[in-house]
Amino acid sequence: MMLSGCSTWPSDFVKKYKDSQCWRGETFGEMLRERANLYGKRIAVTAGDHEISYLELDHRADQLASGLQQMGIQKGNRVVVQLPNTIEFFEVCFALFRLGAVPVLALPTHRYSEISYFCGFTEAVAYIIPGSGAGFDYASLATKVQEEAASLKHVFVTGEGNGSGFTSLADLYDPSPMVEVQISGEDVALFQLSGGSTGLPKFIPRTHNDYIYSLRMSNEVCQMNVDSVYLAVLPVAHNFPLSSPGVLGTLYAGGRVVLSSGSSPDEAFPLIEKEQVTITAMVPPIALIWLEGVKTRTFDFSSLKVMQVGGAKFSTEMAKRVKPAFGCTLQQVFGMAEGLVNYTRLDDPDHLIHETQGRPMSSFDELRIVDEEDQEVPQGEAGELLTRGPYTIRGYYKAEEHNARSFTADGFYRTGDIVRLSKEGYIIVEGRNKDQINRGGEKIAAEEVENHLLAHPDLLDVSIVSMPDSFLGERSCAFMIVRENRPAPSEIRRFLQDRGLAAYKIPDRIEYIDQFPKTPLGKVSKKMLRQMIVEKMTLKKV
Ligand code: OOB
Repeated sequence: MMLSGCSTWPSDFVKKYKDSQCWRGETFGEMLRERANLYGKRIAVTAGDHEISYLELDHRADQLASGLQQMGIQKGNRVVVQLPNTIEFFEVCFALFRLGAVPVLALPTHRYSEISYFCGFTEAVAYIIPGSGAGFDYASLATKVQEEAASLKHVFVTGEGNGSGFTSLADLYDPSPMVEVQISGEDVALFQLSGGSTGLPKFIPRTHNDYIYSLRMSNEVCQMNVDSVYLAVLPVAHNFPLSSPGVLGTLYAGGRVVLSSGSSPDEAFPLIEKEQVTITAMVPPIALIWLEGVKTRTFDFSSLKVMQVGGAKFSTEMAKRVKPAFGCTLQQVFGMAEGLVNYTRLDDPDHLIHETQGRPMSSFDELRIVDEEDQEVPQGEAGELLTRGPYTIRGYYKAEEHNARSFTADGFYRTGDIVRLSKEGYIIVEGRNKDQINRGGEKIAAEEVENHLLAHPDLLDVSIVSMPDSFLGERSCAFMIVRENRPAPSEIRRFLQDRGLAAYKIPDRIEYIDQFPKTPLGKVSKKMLRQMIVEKMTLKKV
């Protein structure tokens, strides 16, 4: 039974994906049990001095599931999980998978504005946060959120004796068995969050069937096996490090996950050498830092076979530098939390690895590249990418109106990405037609931030656009029309911070303007605003 509010695939597609063995009815709970039987005492996850074997992870997930069940957490309940790269993240997720409760995977950088919305909209019954030492006071955030979210019955905190007044997750582990819950492959396993382009983030329901299929295909493309050692430098809640093939793909393959709390060369390079890492994944700005960092540091990178770069466009110039610097294969990854993932293949010729963002991982992925009238463009020309397939959602959670715009009548997801196909059929990302800023892989929905700014009494109107940046690819620039007083940029930033907006969404630059340039139809021309800021930046350089 599908969770209410989630669209599912039409029955002919369900049949097709089942008949072709894409969907095998596997669930995450069973997957871990099977891996524990197969790999027993082999280490599943390493985090600093801590490590956990497959067997222990299986037991710990069972014990936590039992404890959470006694707290009333049931199948179908949503639970907002905001944990950094720690072993608890895995115990929590697998416990929830076994209960059929749905983790809503928040990022560690999300703040009050995002978390209160996640809890409220999904009617979450619990919110799980890290204890002290996480570099941010999540307990205070949770207190504020709990005051307002009527559905939220529990806040659980990792770490023993957490001192926050909330229940310690550590106290919940209970060796008495849980009451078995029937979970099917068609059930929703988790909610990913969309990068968004409208006012509020959307929730992406991923089923056991479709997510596990994406792991299997990713593992095949990335040649994952029991000897794979995956280094997680990105926050594991994000779809890329979680599933492409990421930490879950690694566990599916029986390999070992190594968690890093940060992505800097000083943290990551020693780990690669010490843990004999074979594969890791990052966004382009981290790749740039690594390419610089490797010049002045000597580490043994010989174990590293694959460096995945994705989440935002990686330039050809940078792509060419990866192999000479690290002696490993670069893999470009163009994916989305909604589903579709494209990879360059490990044995592809250099020009495809350097110049393209790969091709779909599954032969069941259907792609259409269309013009503004939804007509397919001639081969090689740029257009918007639409896609449908066995691991691409058919709709966001409880978002009927938005779904009507984001999906075609025949179920293709409108990615908002402008792409073209190379003659080999590989995708080259050219840009986007969604109102979003891609800040080094972190996605900002312009409208979401604009709405916050419109609450400022001195602002009459605002419009947020991207501006080019050599390090992050893009940064955000807010154009503002003020009423009488002109608030200083520092005040604007403080205003957004006080509203609890995640720091990466706070505009990098603020420009005051008397009126917005308009399109012939009278809409604000973001294209012209982007040109204006580029011109201003170029003038300054001269
Ligand atoms: C990944 O997922 P999201 O949901 O954070 O963002 C998806 C969007 C895409 O629609 C595209 O606009 C952009 O991020 N993007 C890229 C890209 N990879 C993602 N744009 C250009 N080049 C690339 N290589 O970002 C994501 C999910 C799974 C695997 C990898 C990335």
